[in-house]
Amino acid sequence: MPVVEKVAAGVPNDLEPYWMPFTANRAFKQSPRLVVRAKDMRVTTVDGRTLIDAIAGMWCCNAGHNRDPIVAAIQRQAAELDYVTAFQHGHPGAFELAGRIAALAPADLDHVFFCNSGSEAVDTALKIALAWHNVRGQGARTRLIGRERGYHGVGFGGISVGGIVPNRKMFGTLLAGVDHLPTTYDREQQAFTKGEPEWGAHLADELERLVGLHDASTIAAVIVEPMAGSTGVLPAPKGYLKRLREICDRHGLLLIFDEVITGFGRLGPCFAAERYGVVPDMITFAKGVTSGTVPMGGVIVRNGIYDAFMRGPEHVVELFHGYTYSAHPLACAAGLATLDLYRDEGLFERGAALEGTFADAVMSLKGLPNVVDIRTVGLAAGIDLAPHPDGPGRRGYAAMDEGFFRQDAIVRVSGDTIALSPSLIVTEDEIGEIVDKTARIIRVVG
Ligand code: PXG
Repeated sequence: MPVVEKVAAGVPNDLEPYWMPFTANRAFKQSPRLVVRAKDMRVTTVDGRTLIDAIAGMWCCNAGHNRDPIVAAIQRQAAELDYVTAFQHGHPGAFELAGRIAALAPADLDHVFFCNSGSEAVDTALKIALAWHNVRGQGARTRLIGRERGYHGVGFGGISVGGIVPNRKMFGTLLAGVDHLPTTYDREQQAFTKGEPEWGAHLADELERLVGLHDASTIAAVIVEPMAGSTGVLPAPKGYLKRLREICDRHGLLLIFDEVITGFGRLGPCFAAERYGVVPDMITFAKGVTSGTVPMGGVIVRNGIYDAFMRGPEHVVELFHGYTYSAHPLACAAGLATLDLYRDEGLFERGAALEGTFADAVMSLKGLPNVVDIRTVGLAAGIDLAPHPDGPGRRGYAAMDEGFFRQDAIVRVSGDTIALSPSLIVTEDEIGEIVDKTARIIRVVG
């Protein structure tokens, strides 16, 4: 049993049964970071301290925590209809939400397939890509192309196209026939860039090379994050995504934008596709669709893809895929209330208007001890710290602990990179507070 006497009452007296995800379980259970309440930009710890949430939950509470209209909508829905099977049956909220999301998506991305997480969204999109080639008689197109330093969740499809070594190396041979584009990040070329780096569009041409190697007739789809979030906020270089689109068009490859992080205003417009003026064939989303309140994910697909499946006898299922909780009533109610809030409070516009202030504030951390790069885009920032001589990740871990226990701030750390991604309701004062606290953290762990 872990020693928990040192923290206040309210801490569960046995922390062992819960195997925590992506967590250093033993370190956590020695010194738990436990939160019991949240409101707007703040969370309250089990021992009654109030912390600023500098990461919107985990890139998800884009409208802030525990917003009254979303809470009320979930409560109303729970009292009205808890569940109806999603297979061969439905409820009105699912159709309404699909329409609202499609209206926010660019061009003819008009159909929405619902699931419960970003990982499921990615695996769904990859399966739709394979199936789409099949239904139009190009079933030899089975290869999938991802990118180094890409994160696409933790399903077998997602880790196969993903490019994070520890997420892959323990898990066998993964999906066959997957290849990867190079990462677009090169510190020597891009250090301390605000927004999209000037350097790097040419890296999209690596897709031509992969097409040359495998032949277009074997490739189904390319999946990238418009801004790689998990691996430290790596925005696409200027012109890169357009070039990917052109190469995909030339060779008949589907282009999937994984917008699990960038969706719902993180980079300004609802979807990053709009910021970059590029129309992908599918967009995956999750997180911000319900402002983190109820799990939900989904895939938005272009008309031509959906239409290709809508043939054959009408009583036959067109796509053999779906989840018990696809379009769960609680998630749909939360999603509708969240989209109302984004609209009524102009939160995407608000986030976009703060981009410059946020970038300047975070860039002011340049020059602090061990800060080797800072990247900002939209309301997202990555701050790379030089690894501690005792090993990579130590300085990052210390930064997270320092934030939680002493500086009253929740920051995300991945390796030795601090990520900041506040809710779109953040004020200029709160941006100042987040950056001041981050500066203190960096000084302490430097
Ligand atoms: N795609 C992308 C681009 C993501 O960022 C997923 C898929 C998977 O989503 P689910 O809902 O299955 O977790 C994600 C998730 C981090 C961090 O530290 C990022 C995510 C999740 C947790 C932590 O940046 N992104």
